[in-house]
Amino acid sequence: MSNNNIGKSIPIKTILLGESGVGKSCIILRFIHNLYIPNHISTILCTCTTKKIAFNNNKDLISFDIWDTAGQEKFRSISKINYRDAEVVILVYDITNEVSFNCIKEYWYPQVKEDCPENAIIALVGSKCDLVDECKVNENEAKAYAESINAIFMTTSSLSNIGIEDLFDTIGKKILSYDDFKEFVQTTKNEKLLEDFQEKEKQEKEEEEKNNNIKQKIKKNKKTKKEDRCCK
Ligand SMILES: Nc1nc2c(ncn2[C@@H]2O[C@H](COP(=O)(O)OP(=O)(O)OP(=O)(O)O)[C@@H](O)[C@H]2O)c(=O)[nH]1
Ligand SMILES: [Mg+2]
Repeated sequence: MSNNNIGKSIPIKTILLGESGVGKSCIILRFIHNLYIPNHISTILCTCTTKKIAFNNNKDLISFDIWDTAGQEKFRSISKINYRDAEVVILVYDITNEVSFNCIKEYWYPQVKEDCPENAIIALVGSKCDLVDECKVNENEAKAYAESINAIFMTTSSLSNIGIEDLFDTIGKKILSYDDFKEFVQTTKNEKLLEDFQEKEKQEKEEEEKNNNIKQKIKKNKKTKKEDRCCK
């Protein structure tokens, strides 16, 4: 994975959900700016930041449009508006806080099922994995739960910079691995994404035609040179 800014990118709306204090903003800060600020202020408004990541030897460029949300209960209705058209949902719990994991099962995931596009990619993240001695959520149980909801599973630490690049790398690869990427895009009803995809497809076709024309010209040239030689 590299983050060279090349070519046209595929915009992917990515949203982080989970209880207040689980570390959503810290994950975003680490991913976007490679920073960690321990006394982070609790999020009030949903904000969006973007990072472009290149895949497949720079052939594919994904623009992760990352939405931070407020975990506090009083702001939940505002967050809800934002995850209706998300292509990727990252559900975050804190490994030292059992309640935050139960809330994923009882509140956040059911909400996502109800409101997010059917095909949205889901990731379950156990944050603060540097605090392994204070762990209250059994990792195998969390893994099994992730499997049961067909989600990517990852443990991360924003403090120690563990698992965060890996998380977005895994998500990007899953997006690009879809055989029917077009169908994924259509189901999420993201027209902009579909337009970009069609544009990319058009460019690839044009490129192929150009290459074929060049090949034919070279062939023709070789043939005439051969004929020239024959005449002499
Ligand atoms: N040890 C440890 N602490 C962390 C880590 N990430 C976050 N924290 C701590 O958890 C606090 C809350 O993190 P935030 O990222 O603000 O939590 P949030 O999920 O965005 O919370 P809301 O904005 O209220 O929804 C931080 O101020 C840090 O003190 C981590 O990886 N390791
Ligand atoms: Mg926050």
